[in-house]
Amino acid sequence: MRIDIITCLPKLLDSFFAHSILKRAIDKHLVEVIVHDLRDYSINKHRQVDDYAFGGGAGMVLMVEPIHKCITALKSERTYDTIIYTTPDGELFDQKKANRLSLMQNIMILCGHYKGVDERVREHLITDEISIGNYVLSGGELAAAVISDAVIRLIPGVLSDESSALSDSFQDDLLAPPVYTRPAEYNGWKVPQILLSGNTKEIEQWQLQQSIERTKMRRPGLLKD
Ligand code: 6GU
Repeated sequence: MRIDIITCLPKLLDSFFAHSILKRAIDKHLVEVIVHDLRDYSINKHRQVDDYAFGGGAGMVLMVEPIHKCITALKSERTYDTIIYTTPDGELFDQKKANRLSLMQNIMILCGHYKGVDERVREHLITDEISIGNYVLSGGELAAAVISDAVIRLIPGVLSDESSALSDSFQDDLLAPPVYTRPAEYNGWKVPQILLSGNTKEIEQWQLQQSIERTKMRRPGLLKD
């Protein structure tokens, strides 16, 4: 998989991909993440990429030309399965969307910014618009990072135990059960006895039961039947 991210704040994203599971996935060549500085496609020597909104209103708007030039340059190299714009008025991101994106070869993400982008970008260049939740961030970079993280960890080989992505919260519309590690008792706080029993079948039943109860209590909206 290859993910191309277009942003005015490339440094913000570079550090995100330089650590932990995402760094390992990149080092193992399971995914390539290329961050592009929109200012490299500016139309003038001031590296300007935004301008005042026609009709007034607070905040600068990203101009259509630098974005068009950047996207056109990227599209001349490969075919994209999706060109995503991160925006609070996009479709809500969820595990199903992450699963779908994890099957793609080439993903492009344009990060939203302050007051938005010239609407012609959305009309003519973008194929999908994604929000990561019902709150407003100061830019789309964090959203691009969230989407990339959720997608990359689903690529086979990225997690050391491949089955662990499948047992995540949300993967089957159930929250994950509680987990414990040594010691079996700390400060008088005990690990549930069943987990120490060695009875795999009963442990799995207990975990499923816990998942269902947790989902009922905390996120009843996830339970369909
Ligand atoms: Cl994708 N962008 C911004 N700026 N705010 C958000 C968001 C995206 N998703 C939720 N809030």
